[in-house]
Amino acid sequence: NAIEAAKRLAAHTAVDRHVRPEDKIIGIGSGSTVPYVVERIKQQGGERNRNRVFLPTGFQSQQLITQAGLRLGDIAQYSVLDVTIDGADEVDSALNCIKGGGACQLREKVLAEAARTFVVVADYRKNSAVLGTTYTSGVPIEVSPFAHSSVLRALQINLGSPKATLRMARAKAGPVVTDNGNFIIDAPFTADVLRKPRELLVNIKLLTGVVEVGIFCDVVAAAYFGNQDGSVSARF
Ligand code: DER
Repeated sequence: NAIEAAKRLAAHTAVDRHVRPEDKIIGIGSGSTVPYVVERIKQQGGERNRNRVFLPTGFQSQQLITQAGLRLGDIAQYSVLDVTIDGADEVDSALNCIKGGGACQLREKVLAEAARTFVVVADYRKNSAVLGTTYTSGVPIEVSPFAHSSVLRALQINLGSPKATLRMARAKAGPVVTDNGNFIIDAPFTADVLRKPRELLVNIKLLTGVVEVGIFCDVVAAAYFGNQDGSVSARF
């Protein structure tokens, strides 16, 4: 369908432009767009991939790498990556992102910051001028389970997110538990607040018990959006 075709287009374009033959240490993000990134890397040819390592951003990403027959690497061994490619829930005109729809934003942000080049791939639904326009579930915030009630209260009362909620699992009883053993709070904010994502990121990060915030600022080098008409929009 149109959305899957747009995801594939963005992913293939990004791999063709940003995964060079000499790139050996590659970060693979999470979500439903990155499988097309792995698909394209495999199409680039087995020979090149034999001496590459692929670092995952969580269990789903790890499965993607191992099921594709690619070699897993650990960031403890490869502290700097050549390139990391990941999806996003929304990207604004200044390349700030909301990420964490898949509850993977902690490891995603670690691999994004550790890469020489961090590239985002997405379908047209994620291409916004201001965050919060299309992704309305709120900013995903990874929190320590022990502190989740305190963080929820601080968000609702002090940070202007009265509708902040603990993310409950669907295929498991109770809250979503991340790959790091933490909970996720989704905190909606007004457009005015989301127009200043860096300020919001800092204010949330300072709350005791917050592990990582699904707002990415000043880290995306390039974003590729597959469009409904089969074209690709790129932002740098
Ligand atoms: O959790 C994340 O940030 C993921 O990258 C994700 O939300 C992007 O998801 P999608 O590629 O399935 O839209």
